[in-house]
Amino acid sequence: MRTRVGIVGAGPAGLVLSHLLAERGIDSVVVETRSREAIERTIRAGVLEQGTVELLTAMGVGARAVAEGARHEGIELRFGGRGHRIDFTGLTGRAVWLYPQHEVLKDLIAARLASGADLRFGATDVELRGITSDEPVLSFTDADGTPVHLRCDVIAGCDGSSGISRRAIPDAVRTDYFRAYPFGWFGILAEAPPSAKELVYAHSERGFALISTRTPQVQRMYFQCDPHERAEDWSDDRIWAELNARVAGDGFSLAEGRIFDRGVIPMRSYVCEPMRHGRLFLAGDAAHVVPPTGAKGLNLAVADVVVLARALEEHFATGATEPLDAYGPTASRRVWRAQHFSWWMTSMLHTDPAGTPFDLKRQLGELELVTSGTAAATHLAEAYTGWPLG
Ligand code: RFL
Ligand code: PHB
Repeated sequence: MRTRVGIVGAGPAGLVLSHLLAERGIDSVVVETRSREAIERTIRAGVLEQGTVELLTAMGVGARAVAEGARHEGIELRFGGRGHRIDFTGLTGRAVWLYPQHEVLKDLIAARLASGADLRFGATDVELRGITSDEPVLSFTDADGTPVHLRCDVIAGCDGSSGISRRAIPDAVRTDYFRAYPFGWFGILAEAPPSAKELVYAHSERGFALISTRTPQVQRMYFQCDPHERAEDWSDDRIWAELNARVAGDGFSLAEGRIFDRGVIPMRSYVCEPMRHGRLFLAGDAAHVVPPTGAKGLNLAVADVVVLARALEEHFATGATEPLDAYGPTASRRVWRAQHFSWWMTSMLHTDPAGTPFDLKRQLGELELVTSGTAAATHLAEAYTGWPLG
């Protein structure tokens, strides 16, 4: 079998790339280890930058995000027992959309299949071969057990943070920039009405909490915890008490309900450089991971493949290799800005278990700075709603 672009992974990066290439008349095959059902059920991101929604709309797959998602024009930063609004639209003219990642994936998969795309779910034994040759091969065993050797012009490694693509770049040429945080997020989904009109990012001496939403009936909330915490050790009552304690003040309390999903996620920052080796191009979480505090991961994956699709279009049209060389350096500028933003939001809002009273006071000073003038607030609003996609 042959295709121009072999895409490893059917997450946001792989599926958006496959769409953008098809729009440019470039064929691709997407190879994914999980089943379509598993992908469409996995709960992850919730916040889409305005540019991501505009891109999905331009691709013809944004209608449900716009109709069923919710446009949010700001967030609340809570600290010292009070809420302080950051007015995104007032400061930047822009907004974000609350629309779950798995719904984005449903929309992308349905549209790709409707236009006859080749998506291979449930693949096993996925391997990359000859990535520094002119014709790399993506080998796998199809869901029905057939071994496939897919010869490609290039391979896009869009297989997330625990995929195989990144490891295909030899240690001698790869640099891993990594930072682990001494806390994780305890996340829940609850059957409850929203507690607030906008997302609440709360700083407290007990640690960070985030009050997010999914639908008018289902809410998503997180609180900072020990990274080794076991979700099953927590009763519903204890979870609600902890969340409420972290957002308390000026009469604010949470609308509670049945908790039907819970889990602990680690917090880390990671970048792999270079993002390209030979004819292998990394995009999305395969190349970088951010802590979720800035809501950047999915959006950054989309921004990468916008750059990659343009580079591949130019390369295939002219044969020039410069666009391929420029992919990593171009994508990396946004990656490091997003790394900085995600680290900044994380360090401003979480309590460091090894921190001192000085650290706590310094965080309050920083939050005061962000919420009492327009300069720092505008920086936050621009980064959160997303820098232009170029
Ligand atoms: P994905 O989504 O991990 O997709 C990779 C796909 O590759 C498959 N795969 C393989 N396929 C073939 N062969 C192999 N050997 C393979 N190995 C793996 C996997 O099965 C998978 O389907 O990566 P991608 O496309 O780069 O997208 C990244 C985003 O999913 C991620 O950054 C976001 O979910 C991060 N994130 C958030 N991002 C936002 O922009 N806004 C948010 O509000 C937000 N909230 C979050 C988040 C991530 C969270 N978790 C669970 C880590 C909230 C949470 C709780
Ligand atoms: C979510 O709703 O899952 C969510 C929202 C904002 C974040 C991270 C996750 O910063």
